[in-house]
Amino acid sequence: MFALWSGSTTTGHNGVISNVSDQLAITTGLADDNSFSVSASTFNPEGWDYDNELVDIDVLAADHFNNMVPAGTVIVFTAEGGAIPGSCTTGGLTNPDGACSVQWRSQNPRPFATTLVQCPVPFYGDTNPPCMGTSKTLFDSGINSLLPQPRPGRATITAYAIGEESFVDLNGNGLFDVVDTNSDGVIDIDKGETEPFTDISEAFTDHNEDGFYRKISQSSSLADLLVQPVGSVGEEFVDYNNDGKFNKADGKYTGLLCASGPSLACTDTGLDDNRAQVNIFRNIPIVMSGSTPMIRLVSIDGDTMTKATGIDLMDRTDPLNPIPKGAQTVYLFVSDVNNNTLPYGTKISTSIDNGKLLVPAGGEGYAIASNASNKPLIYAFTIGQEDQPNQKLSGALVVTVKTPKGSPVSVTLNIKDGG
Ligand SMILES: [Ca+2]
Ligand SMILES: [Ca+2]
Ligand SMILES: [Ca+2]
Ligand SMILES: [Ca+2]
Repeated sequence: MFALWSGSTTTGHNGVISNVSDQLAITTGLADDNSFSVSASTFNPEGWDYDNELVDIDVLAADHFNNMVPAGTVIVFTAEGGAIPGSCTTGGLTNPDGACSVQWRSQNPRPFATTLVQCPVPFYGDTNPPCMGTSKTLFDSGINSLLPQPRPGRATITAYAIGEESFVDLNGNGLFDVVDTNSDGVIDIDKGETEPFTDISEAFTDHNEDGFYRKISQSSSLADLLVQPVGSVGEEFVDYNNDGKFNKADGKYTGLLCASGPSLACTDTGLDDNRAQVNIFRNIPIVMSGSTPMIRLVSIDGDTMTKATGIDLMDRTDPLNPIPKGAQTVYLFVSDVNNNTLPYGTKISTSIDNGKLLVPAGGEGYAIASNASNKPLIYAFTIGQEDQPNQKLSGALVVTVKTPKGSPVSVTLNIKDGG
């Protein structure tokens, strides 16, 4: 099915149109841009060190009227890392209406596996993840917490399908029209006197997740940015019109629902009434998470972050008369070897033999959920005095991090209190 579409030429996409059943070809049934949904069952499988970790990639498509597309709509996939089936087809025996799914699996290639991972700023001399620096503000902004590009371990998946751009049908005729917005009797298409529409570029795989195809703007009205970040060099586009070039958005409505009057406002592919199609697409990142936890226990005082060495629940200014200080909090910064999130299902557990763990509540731990974070995650641990003194002045909080398949890694914090 896709081979047929690939063979279509600039003189027309008749192969495509005949694929959509005749009664649907002009009015409905073709996937439109704003209906196209792509999701993953898990964004952070344990795929950096292990092959065959599986992720379901689900695609949902609907047409301009938000009616599910008919059976037979082909969705095409590419993956920057791991492997994925080339396509799936909506409906039929195995897929529901307007939907289909494929299974991505971890294997080589693993994106940028040979790139040296070094934090942008050290944490007291340490340039290994978790990347954080010493300023909480600069951590939050990403300046101190994001690796320079290219960032290893992040596999962009691209899903695309032949479809059309979305528009707002202001006059309810089911077609894209021009509109005399300012009622001066002249319709000036160059000044946007059309029904509003989304204008999209050719599909591309956004390896570095910056929204650009190699820093070429998608909008026809924006100048291209010429500086190419290292992490964007491997990006590929899908040459829908076979002109050998990446085509930006063309400033025109590209779709089968072009009304017969406003053909100048619609992309011309040589078909009657400028009825055109385009690849609609989405990029999503799958983190191929590593199995070795990179962790650091940290104290945060205002904006300054320091290595947590211990907690004393007493103010010992007067050594003969220590005064309780109240509960205190330390923070665990957590990443994998590539400064990405650890895998889905990673457990962060605790044990404590002096003082009382107030957060996480009930002394329970944390679990890492599905996420695609490209910087360390932070977990809080708040320790207070026991309800009944345990006749112990010093002890330890031990925090242990373990991925589903990996070995546990622990960090210990000394806890002093009043008894
Ligand atoms: Ca209309
Ligand atoms: Ca990019
Ligand atoms: Ca092209
Ligand atoms: Ca367009």
